[in-house]
Amino acid sequence: MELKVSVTLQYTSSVKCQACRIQHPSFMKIKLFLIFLTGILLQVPFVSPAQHLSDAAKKLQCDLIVDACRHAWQGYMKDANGYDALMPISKKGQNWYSSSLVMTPVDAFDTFYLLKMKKEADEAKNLIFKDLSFRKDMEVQLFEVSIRFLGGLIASYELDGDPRFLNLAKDLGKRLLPAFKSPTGMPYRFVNLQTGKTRDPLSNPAEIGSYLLEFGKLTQYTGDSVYYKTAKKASFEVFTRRSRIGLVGTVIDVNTGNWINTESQIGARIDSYYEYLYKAWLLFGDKDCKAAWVASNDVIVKYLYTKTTKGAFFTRVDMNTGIETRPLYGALDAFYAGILTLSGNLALAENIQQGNTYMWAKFHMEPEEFNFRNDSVTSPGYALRPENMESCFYLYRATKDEQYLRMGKKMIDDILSKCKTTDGFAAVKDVRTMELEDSMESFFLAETLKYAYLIFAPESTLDLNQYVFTTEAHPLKIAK
Ligand code: DMJ
Repeated sequence: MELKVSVTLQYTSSVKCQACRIQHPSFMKIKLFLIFLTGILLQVPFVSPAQHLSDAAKKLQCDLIVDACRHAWQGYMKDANGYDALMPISKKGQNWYSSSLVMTPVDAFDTFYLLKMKKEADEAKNLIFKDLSFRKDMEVQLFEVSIRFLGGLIASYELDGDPRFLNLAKDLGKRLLPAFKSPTGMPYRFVNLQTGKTRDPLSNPAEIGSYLLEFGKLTQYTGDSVYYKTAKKASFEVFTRRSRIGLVGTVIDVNTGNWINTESQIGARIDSYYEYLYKAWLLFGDKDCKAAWVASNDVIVKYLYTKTTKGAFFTRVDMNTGIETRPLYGALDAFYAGILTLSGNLALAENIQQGNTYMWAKFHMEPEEFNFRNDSVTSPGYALRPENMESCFYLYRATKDEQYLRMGKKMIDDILSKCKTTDGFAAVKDVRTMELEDSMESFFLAETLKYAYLIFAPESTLDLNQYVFTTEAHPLKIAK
């Protein structure tokens, strides 16, 4: 039924735009029948009608997203004011650690700034300077605190100019450095902000190699080279431990440098390690990082890239043999189409985005992970993640192809209609039943809504020649 509706709508626009070239009505009928048949045979998800989105429609979409940001923020302010995050169903606040680091305001400030939400930006700023302090005898997860707080605070400083953002970032940076004091220079996963005590040597490429951008900025603003050097050493300790065929695994012991889990993939626990190699080149012109990205991407494409009739996906293989372990793909993997676009691999990116779209349209929301060969869901939640939207944004910027506007619209419309609660937006426990979960991660405001807005907003809202987004979507300014 739904397929029929989509095809009918596609008919309307095909006739409109091709009328001058193809006049013969029976030819059109045959063509439409073939489109319909291909759709059924390949189960291609027709995301939405191929209609032109006018400037007025784009503006309307932006307004809807601003309203959604406001709704999420009002829920946080009402039920979770001063906490790290909102629990949107039980209408309470929750903290990640023993006391709050006011995570949501820090992660969200630059979104409010870019979306010109002055009142919300002021409220977030007041909360941050009233409540945020890193002078705490408290253990934090290095990776999460770096991408959400260092990235958030530095981007806020660069956009807004208030030096207090930068002072907080500098203070945090100093407190995170002890995490890297391991025999290999690869960081432990947890560090105490006051004592520098570390914990958990079993880490992964993402949690080891995602510091180049934020720590590079600390070096720029403190004049102390230790930050960038430390981050770069960590990333390259992973890179030099790649296998004979050039792949990295999922878990590594930072004390011994031995791989503990040799499954290679591009999603959870590896994703931003690759992302930062390329972005360190974009932000700082680091040629070593660019070379490491090129070498890594070549083998990812060689061993993991898998074309199917549904679109392309990245599979999972053993890092030593290149043999497939599990044909799993998921919400986090979806970011790779974006980094491929940025790095000029447009054809591959477009194929991957077809896979991303298939994954979303299949359930009208993507599962955390699914088996792309038999379409079975292996992890059913949707945590309000941004990666699919992020790739859509980069592809629309690069191609101006309206199919990406339609994909973005489909995704954000699904989220806004299905995840909205009275006091915010909730993650989904199972995309097959659409049961909601009591969580609104700060990256919903930091990333998902920001990328959604930027798909439809004028390019001048954020110029990609001047800024590089961190893995948490905090825009950092490219130094001249
Ligand atoms: C975010 O915290 C970052 O994008 C990270 O790199 C991956 N996970 C979440 C979003 O899904």
